[in-house]
Amino acid sequence: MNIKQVILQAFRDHPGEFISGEDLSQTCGCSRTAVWKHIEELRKDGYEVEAVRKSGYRLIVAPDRLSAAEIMAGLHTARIGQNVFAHDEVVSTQPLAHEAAAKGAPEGTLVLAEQQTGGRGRLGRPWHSPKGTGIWMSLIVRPAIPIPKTPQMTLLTAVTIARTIREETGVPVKIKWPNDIFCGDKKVCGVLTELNAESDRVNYLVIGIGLNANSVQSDFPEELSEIATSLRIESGDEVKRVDFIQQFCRNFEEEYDHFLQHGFQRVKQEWEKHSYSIGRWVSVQTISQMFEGRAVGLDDEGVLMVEDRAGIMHKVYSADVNYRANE
Ligand code: BTX
Repeated sequence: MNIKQVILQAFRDHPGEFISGEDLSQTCGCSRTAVWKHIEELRKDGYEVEAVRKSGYRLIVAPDRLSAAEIMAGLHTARIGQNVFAHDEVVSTQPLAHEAAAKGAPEGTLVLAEQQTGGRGRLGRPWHSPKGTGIWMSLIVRPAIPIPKTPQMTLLTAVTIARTIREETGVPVKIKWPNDIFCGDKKVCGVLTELNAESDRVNYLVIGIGLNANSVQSDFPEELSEIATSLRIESGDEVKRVDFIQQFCRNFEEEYDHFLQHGFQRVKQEWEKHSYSIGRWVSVQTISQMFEGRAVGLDDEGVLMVEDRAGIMHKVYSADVNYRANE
């Protein structure tokens, strides 16, 4: 951690309290003048810090800005979120994460932005990512798993986001196969997993997460107004995005470590428990065929099982799934 991060960590550990310049200089291992300079830098970054002679410094307001320092202060993980690239405006965080991964960025690296001008979903679809309203981020992981198992990482991510939403906001959400999180019948979050592999070895995955956190209705363009929602619209409360990201990192690391050691079973159970898809009538369009049936669950590998009218069970690995009125 750099000095700014250590100071932010100290403020987080003592909310609303004064911390003396002497204590801060000892914690940071630098002079009191250096502490003062870093406090000035924090002020330039939008932090309101009160300074009182003999009492020290106290944090009054932190800006709602996604900075590396904020995210890393107080983040108790071993890998996930321990390296953060935070941008103001980018075309998309996905190519930046690919570039960083190709240059050797460690597992757990997060690339995030306040705004994306060309955010993307699956199959080249656009992802609307206006300034300051959401969490637009890409996570680099390097799991030692066979390539056919990599779609399980999308399901693991969806399970982790759904859990974090419940913990941080209490909003009830469901997971729609394979990559969406829904509140009621509206999308609040999408996951885009991109793989870089060589012969039969995974080099890395870039997991893109687009979460509408604090969007209000007027932030959505007309074509999304009926199909998209945000956590703030659903709960009425503003989401503290830094807290959310930190909790996501902790949850992800815990679930991911369990997955690497013990396999997919726990993710499968939690996915099925919070599934939007199971029991629904769906039409499935794969590269080679189109059919309708009822989604009945996941198999042990995370493949969606769909039973058609004739009672034939289909395994859906990769497809566009549309939801029909239940028969
Ligand atoms: P998807 O292909 O499942 O969903 C894309 C579709 O979702 C769009 O065609 C549109 O109908 C709808 N949509 C677009 N924007 C929004 C929005 N903000 N809220 C709700 N619905 C929307 C889902 O793809 C995967 C999205 C991943 C986005 C992240 S953000 C960080 C990273 N960078 C990047 O460019 N993509 C990922």
